[in-house]
Amino acid sequence: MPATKPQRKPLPTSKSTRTVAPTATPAQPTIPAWHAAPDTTKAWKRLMTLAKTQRSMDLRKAFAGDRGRAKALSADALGIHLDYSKNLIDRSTLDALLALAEECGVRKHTKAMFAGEAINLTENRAVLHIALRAPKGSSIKVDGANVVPGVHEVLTRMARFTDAVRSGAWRGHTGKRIKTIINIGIGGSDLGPVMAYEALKDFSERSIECRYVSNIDGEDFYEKTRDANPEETLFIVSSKTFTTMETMTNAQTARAWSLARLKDESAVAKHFVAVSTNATEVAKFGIDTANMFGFWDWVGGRYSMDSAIGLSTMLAIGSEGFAELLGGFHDMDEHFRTAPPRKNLPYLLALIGVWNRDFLGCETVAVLPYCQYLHRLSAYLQQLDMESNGKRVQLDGTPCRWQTSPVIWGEPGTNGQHAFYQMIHQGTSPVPCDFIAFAQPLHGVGSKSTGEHHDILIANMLAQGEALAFGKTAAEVRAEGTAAWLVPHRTFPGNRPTNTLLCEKLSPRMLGRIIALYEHKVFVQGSIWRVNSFDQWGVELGKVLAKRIIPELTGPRGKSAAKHDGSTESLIARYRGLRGR
Ligand code: G6Q
Repeated sequence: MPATKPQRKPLPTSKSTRTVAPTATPAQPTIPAWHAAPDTTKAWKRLMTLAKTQRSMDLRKAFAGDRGRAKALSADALGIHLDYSKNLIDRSTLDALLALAEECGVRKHTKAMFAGEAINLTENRAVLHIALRAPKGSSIKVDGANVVPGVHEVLTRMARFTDAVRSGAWRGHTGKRIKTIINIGIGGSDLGPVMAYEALKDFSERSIECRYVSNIDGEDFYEKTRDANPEETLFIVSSKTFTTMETMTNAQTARAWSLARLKDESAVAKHFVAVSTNATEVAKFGIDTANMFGFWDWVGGRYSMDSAIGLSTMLAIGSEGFAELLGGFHDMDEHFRTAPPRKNLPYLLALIGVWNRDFLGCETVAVLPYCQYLHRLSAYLQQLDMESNGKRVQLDGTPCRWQTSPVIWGEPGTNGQHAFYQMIHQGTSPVPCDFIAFAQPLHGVGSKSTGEHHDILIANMLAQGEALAFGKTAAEVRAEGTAAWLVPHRTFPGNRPTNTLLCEKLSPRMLGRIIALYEHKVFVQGSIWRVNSFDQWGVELGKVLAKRIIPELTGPRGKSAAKHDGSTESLIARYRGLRGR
């Protein structure tokens, strides 16, 4: 792997992106002049003009009139083939979109991120998930200090711990081997690990089962522990802050559940480890900080699955498998950093997304993996995309005059075909889709009579892309002898945009490449939309209000000091009544 050599040259005009020690309230930053608002660029105006005609583009004609279209509007890198030719674009749209990225300063912003500048302006933090997968020996500095050795030190400790658990050298309090690992975490401390565990099941050690408890709803804890043996269960309490209400409540419940059987406080050391940036709180909980795996404030929760937050992933696939996963992330980092935008997969995916969102008015994007192992990918990408770019103000606090994050959703194919694809084909709102599949299956399921399941799966994905793009005209439906009144019902409008990502084979390395591809896609879009993709203030208000309401649900009647609106008051009263309080 080539060593990462980030650009260290300071940004020309930016005070804002200088790395300084975090303060409670960072000084108001000055946004670099190169970070232009998208609608002030020449390219934006050009794209507005193009959209007038291209939103009613006929993909049948586009393909018929340009035999090289599929080749021209596709790109290959790292075993991933991206075909974006079934979008309502032509080569001139692509040129204008590339110009937009340039005028919005995406390249300079990328350099700033890789250089460890504090591009998370509202929290005055560097954004360095790329350092989590930087090879040993490379140098990425925050406040003048190289962070890469620290990353590898934690990885080495994780690997030692993983080897001990997998080999049986690490045993529970009563001497039994660990058979169940339960990760307690939520949001960024859950979605990535769950997704990766499911995605890489075929590479996992099957004698150890990983489970994930995230929800404060006791059903989650109850179901994940009801058949587990505390003597054979290891909890990983994963929380960057170690103060998250759901995680800390579930962790306390887990502690009580373990000790109810093990009956000895010292058992906690054998059955609980922590992943956190907060050693003080970890120690207060009673976990020996020798069994704590750290990370850093320059890793955002939703960008942390390749940090120690991925401990359950490493336990499942082993330290070598995890190194492969990190290698895949790094491969894509290098591709993103060095490939020309026209051939750069994250750029292309991002630009198509901006086109569909801002110029064609599409409000959602469906991520449709034709791979059952990726059945949690959409949920993972939902957070990555919507928590990062679901913002309504620009970096300088002024309102965005354009649309930002679409709604991300999806389920694996072919299941979705029998559920919601109806709306994608014939509904009133166009839904751009990302189809994702692997050419090589991980199994040989199938028989002479059924055919190989994998071929049937892939045929379905290709058929959906074809049907969405080219539809079925009324004339074609009529020609089949359909009754006239039924023709509109059986007509498919077509011209519905899709991307197809056809990858070689699912593996830890390929998963790392795919996830980093989407991380950088989100980055490029956030840069163009001029939002801070790395904060999440929008989740705060609900948390604060919930803390106020808890005593009102549980405390003595009529003692509530808090005043709410009529609706909330009456719902509180009804809940109390139904609970007999
Ligand atoms: C992700 C968010 C959020 C976070 C969770 C859990 O980017 O910050 O989803 O990961 O709220 O936070 P802790 O890891 O601190 O418990």
